[in-house]
Amino acid sequence: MDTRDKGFDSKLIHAGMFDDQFGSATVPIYQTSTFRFKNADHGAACFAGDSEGYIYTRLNNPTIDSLEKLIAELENGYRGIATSSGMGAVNTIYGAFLKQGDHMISTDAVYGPSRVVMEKHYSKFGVESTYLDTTKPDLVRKAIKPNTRMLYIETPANPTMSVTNLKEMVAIAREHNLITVADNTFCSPYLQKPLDFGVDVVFHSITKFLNGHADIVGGIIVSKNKELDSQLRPMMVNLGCNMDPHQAYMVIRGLKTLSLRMDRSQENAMTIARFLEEHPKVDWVKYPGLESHPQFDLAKKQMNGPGAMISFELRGGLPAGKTLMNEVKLCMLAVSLGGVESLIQHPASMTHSKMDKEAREKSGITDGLVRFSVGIENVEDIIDDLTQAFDKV
Ligand code: LCS
Repeated sequence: MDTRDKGFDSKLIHAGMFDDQFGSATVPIYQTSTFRFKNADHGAACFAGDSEGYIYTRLNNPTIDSLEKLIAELENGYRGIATSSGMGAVNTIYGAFLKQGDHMISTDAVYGPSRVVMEKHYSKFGVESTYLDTTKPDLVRKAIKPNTRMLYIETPANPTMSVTNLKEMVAIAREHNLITVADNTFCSPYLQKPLDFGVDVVFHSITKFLNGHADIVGGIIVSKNKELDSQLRPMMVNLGCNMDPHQAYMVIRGLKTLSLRMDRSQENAMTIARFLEEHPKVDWVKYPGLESHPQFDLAKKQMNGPGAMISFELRGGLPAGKTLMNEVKLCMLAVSLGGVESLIQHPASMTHSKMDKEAREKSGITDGLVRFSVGIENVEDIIDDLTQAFDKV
């Protein structure tokens, strides 16, 4: 069924679906590593790209294809490339577009390992990188060098919640012929579609809002055209960071309720952000839905909603934050985000602990910052839980 002219929610249910021989209502799991050729000529034609047949699951697989088509439609892109994890997507992108002597500019407060892998590993292969506050276009302009090849943006950023202006970044990148990449994990295509702002390549940790149920790890890349896709896919295949068919099925299943889940968690997040902002033990709150957020107006224009991620710092810094995290009961003390369950964690000692301390502090990831991923529980229960934990601080 052609779903291209259908609404977002209809796409979530029907896009990427194909007719199998039994008329299945859901996408079947093709749990096979390899596919039988009809004969030797057919096998050769598949390898030559002259036949649409499947070859081997690291290269392609009907269940994974289905997910890739579905997310490409949600992002208004050419085609998806599913990966074994969000970091698989990050490495596929770095590996496909950067070579020895190239330079990359990135948002400073990105997910810790996205930066650590560049600074600790790609630097060994002669790739240079500059991390800066991409909410300030002048800083980006000044950092561009003759060998700059990529502008990598995470918005909202993990965990500072800073919001970068995608349109502005694309305009700068076009002046200098740079590839633009956006990590859209915190929003999902329900809340933000970077390709619509002219970004070249968008990707996700699928582990988060897209899957939404804290039961698989995965990633997906969507490029705006065939040319970019054809540079990325061989890198994914040769890195061997393909998704597994069962994993793809789980994501397709989780995606069906993306809008419903995001609406509810976002509604809860708004209530909780206001509760935190008014709480006497809270020093500051960063949530794109609060007027106090530095990019509140931009977030309103660029995103279809402020999302379900909140950062805040308690008066009393880290010791106070630790007590809060140790005392919550309904909210889980765990990393990851974007699931139906509320999760609380401490970036400086957990998700961003492998980052250089000075760089971490310069990026706004203070020792007292607590990150909260708001789930879809009853909001009164989340607030009751936080209240009893705050009482012990
Ligand atoms: N990009 C962002 C924005 C992320 O938050 C993560 C994971 C990744 C990429 C990497 O994805 P993964 O390989 O884990 O699927 N973020 C995590 C976090 O904040 N806590 O635990 C994982």
